[in-house]
Amino acid sequence: MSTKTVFATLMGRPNVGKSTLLNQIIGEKVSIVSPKPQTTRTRITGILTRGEVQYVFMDMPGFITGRTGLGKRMEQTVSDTVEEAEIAVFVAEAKAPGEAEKRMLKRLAQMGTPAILVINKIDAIPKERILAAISAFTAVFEFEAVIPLSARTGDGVELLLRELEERAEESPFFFDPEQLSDQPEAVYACEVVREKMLYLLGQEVPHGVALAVESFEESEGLISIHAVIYCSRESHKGIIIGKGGAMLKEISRRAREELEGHFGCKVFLKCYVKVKRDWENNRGLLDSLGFTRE
Ligand SMILES: Nc1nc2c(ncn2[C@@H]2O[C@H](COP(=O)(O)OP(=O)(O)OP(=O)(O)O)[C@@H](O)[C@H]2O)c(=O)[nH]1
Ligand SMILES: [Mg+2]
Repeated sequence: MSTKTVFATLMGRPNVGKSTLLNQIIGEKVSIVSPKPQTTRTRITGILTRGEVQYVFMDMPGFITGRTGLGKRMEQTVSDTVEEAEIAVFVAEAKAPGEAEKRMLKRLAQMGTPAILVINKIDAIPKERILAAISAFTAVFEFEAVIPLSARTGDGVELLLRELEERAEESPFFFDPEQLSDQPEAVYACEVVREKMLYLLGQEVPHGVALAVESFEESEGLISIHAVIYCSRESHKGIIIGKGGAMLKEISRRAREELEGHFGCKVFLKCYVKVKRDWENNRGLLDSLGFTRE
């Protein structure tokens, strides 16, 4: 059997639904999702192998302008990923393109990178707005194809896969057909904890945390995880822990329940909160947490 592969990079503003789309395509959660912008911080690869075709998707942070060390590294991740993209899946909402989007499209045009436009969230938007957005976007860039879809319901996702399959090239598979993501399990576990924080806490606190795995051990029928939540202020630590430890308990409970479903076994999860002043600018810590160097 001759095999084919296609590499596609999901790009777009924060919060447009890139990670939701990736999860919908893969059929399992590989990238965390939240209603708050700047949820994804690193590049995450999701893999779908169907018959003789392997689709490799790169999810990445939304276009941002970084001010802290962390923000700059996220911006660098976006920049590197855009440079390396073979095919861009440019995800947008049904609005006219903003400045950051226009800038990225300009770069894609300069590099000659082919792009498919995805107008997401069609489950929640009237048709006229979708059509208006399509004409506004196609006026600034020559897209190979335009696909309105709903990452949430899956409506239209098959059309995107069909477009990508047409662009797949004959080659051996790059990943084991069983593999869904490139993220180590321990890193994924931390991401799920961070996701629960994005849901349970206001914007400022979860955006100021980083997670590190202290230990991840598997024994018969049980995964035992010890994770450290770094935050930059004493006041944030108090909020994360909550009255009598109630908030941290709720974060851990939600994360544990989800991880038990994900791993298909019992999970023991213990999270500690540590204050590390100005960690967003601490180069050593950013390196050890796996953020791209500037
Ligand atoms: N109604 C609707 N909401 C959606 C859809 N896709 C994503 N969302 C919501 O949009 C929000 C952002 O989704 P994410 O997938 O985290 O967005 P993102 O583009 O990865 O965001 P960053 O990682 O911050 O760049 C979440 O609340 C999703 O539930 C969709 O098709 N329809
Ligand atoms: Mg994301």
